[in-house]
Amino acid sequence: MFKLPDLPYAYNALEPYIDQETMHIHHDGHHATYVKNLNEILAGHEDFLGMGVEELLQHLDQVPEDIRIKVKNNAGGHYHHSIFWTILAPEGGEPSGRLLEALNQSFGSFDGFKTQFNNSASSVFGSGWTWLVNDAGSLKIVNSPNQNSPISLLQVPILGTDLWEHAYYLKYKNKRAEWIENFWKVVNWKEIENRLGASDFT
Ligand code: MN3
Repeated sequence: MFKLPDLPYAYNALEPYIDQETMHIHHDGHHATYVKNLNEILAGHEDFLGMGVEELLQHLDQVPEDIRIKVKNNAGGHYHHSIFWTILAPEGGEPSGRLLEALNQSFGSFDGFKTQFNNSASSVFGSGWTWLVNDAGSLKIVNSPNQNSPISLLQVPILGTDLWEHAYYLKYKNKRAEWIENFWKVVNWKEIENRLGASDFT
């Protein structure tokens, strides 16, 4: 069975950039529903229920065709939000060490990285995510529509921002660019560095 993880901080911890009400609806509503749906869809499929969500998303081709799209959507939703909560923090800090070096190498500078990421995020039409991924040893910025996951393409998500309206609409309304800009104020750079290391980036 898949389980909803607790937030690693209080619901109001990311104020004023992400408001408490949005965090409640997003975590207790949207994320919880992905987990509930995923468990219901996979009821009786013990082999898939026993996999980690990342492993499941890497083996969607083995999931019976009649439930495959629902599994992809709900497993993706569960996986992405589980990452999203951990890469946010009230005191985000700045990238340093190996992470900063890697961003400089791949994107010219940290500012260059942010600009490219923001441009990519601005180009998402409809619901989706923008990610920094480790793609077989290269850092890349990719967009994924809906809850399609980069991990299904063996691209390991290092950092990502939620561009579904539920992630920002209460506070930012139609001003998605403001949400994208304010997202940076609450990025947990220590955790991004940990994720980069865990992705076997060399
Ligand atoms: Mn979301």
